[in-house]
Amino acid sequence: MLIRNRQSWQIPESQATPESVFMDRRGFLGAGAGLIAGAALPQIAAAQGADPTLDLYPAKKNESFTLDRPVTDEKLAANYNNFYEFGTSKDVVAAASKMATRPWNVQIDGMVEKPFEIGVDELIRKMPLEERLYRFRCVEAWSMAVPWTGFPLKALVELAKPLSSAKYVKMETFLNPRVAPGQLQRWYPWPYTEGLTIAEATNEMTLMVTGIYGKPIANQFGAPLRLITPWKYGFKSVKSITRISFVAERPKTFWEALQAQEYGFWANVNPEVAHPRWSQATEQVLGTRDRRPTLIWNGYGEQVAGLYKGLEGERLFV
Ligand SMILES: Nc1nc2c(c(=O)[nH]1)N[C@H]1C(S)=C(S)[C@@H](COP(=O)(O)O)O[C@H]1N2
Ligand SMILES: [Mo]
Repeated sequence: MLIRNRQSWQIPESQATPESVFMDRRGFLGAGAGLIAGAALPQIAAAQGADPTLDLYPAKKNESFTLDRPVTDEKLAANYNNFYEFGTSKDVVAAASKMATRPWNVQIDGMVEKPFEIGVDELIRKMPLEERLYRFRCVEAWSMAVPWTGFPLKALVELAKPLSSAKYVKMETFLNPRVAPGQLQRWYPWPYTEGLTIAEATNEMTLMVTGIYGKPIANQFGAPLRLITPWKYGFKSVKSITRISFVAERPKTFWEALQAQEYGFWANVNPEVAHPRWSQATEQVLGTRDRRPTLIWNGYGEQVAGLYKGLEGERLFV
């Protein structure tokens, strides 16, 4: 990760040991594996028209979600993204703009009454959209606070009608290396996969996001549909989802598959449980010189701590 003209709030590489550091090392080792540097890739997205759901924004704000800090400046949040499909740097805007986000279908399958596929616009129009202010904490120890627009994942679970044998919801990003050059790097376990228990998926905090800053979500944030679980580290919030499966077994997630010692299934925020390579006690607030203490459950314990009763033996904070 190369940072030029580093802003004062950006985290020096020596201090942050992000996911990318680990991966760059792996990348170096794997780079000889049949990849042709600079091989021509088809250009994908032609100029896209206006978002077909534009009329739904801004959605009504749900006033029950308030912040303890200012909202992060939109320009900062929109230019500091993790989206490995488009590169391991934080600067993925240009690469992600090549992803066509329409037409976009979402497949709902696994242990449901009847599997189906639905166009994202039809799905969004069926769902109760609202705006929520949430804190967001990346496992790399930076944080932001943003207004997401979306709908409770619970509403989608109800639409999907899972069987009682379903215990987990598995969510996957699209898989198309012609669109996402990062997916040519075959040492990653593509497609990006995440999962939640049914109880987590139906908790009121769990949001399927379709917009941000009062507008349809921009590509680099994971258009047209991404997950947000604000009490968990950011890597849980899988972007550009094309498939949602109801399953009996705990899914193997992207980061867990890469490095289970460092990234687990639960990934709940806890300042007292250090990452093996850095402390999680504080966080660098994006766009400021502020380093704040990190809160357990990222401050959402009242809403979510009850989900983990009886699971104390699990690695809940990795
Ligand atoms: N498909 C996909 N989803 C992803 C990632 C990714 O690389 N690919 N990165 C994750 C990580 S580590 C973080 S911190 C957040 C970043 O979200 P943002 O760029 O919208 O702020 O997306 C998460 N979801
Ligand atoms: Mo992250």
